[in-house]
Amino acid sequence: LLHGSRKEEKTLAIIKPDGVSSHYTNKIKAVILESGFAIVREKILQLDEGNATYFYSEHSGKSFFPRLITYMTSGPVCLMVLEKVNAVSDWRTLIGPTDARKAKVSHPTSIRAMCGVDLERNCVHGSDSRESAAREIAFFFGDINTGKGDRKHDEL
Ligand code: RTP
Ligand code: MG
Repeated sequence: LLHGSRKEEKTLAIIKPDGVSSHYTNKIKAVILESGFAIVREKILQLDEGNATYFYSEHSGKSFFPRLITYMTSGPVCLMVLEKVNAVSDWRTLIGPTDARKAKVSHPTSIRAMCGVDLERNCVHGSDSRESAAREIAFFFGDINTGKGDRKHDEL
């Protein structure tokens, strides 16, 4: 049965530098798999200023942008393409609100509540729409069906 709302989707997950350095990678991957996502691509790399700036360009000019770029380039990140029915919205629900400190109160079982620190250091990223997911996956993994175009990033 192929109905619009039951279609397999892909989304981009990132375990941010604080999540990797605090040794949350395996815990977060376990939660991902227990929640019914498949991890179809994965790599660890360190973002440079150029690709972090491009990736978060929707926030350029905001007061927190320079801090965000410093944070996101501060150490290795774990990039994953997740696949599941309704993956984009289900992954956003699983990670919880942006502010990890508030998440600990309002969504205590969310990943940001369990592994994040505050409004900035919230340990994980999730694509915010199907369009963002397609763009972000192509940026980091190229065309994941053909394997072409993935030359912008040096894997660790
Ligand atoms: P993300 O894009 O990383 O999945 O996070 P999000 O959608 O929940 O939040 P967004 O508004 O897109 O913000 C991107 C990241 O910027 C940092 N941030 N700092 N006022 C602040 O200091 C502030 N606000 C946001 C967080 O790391 C946030 O995830
Ligand atoms: Mg966002």
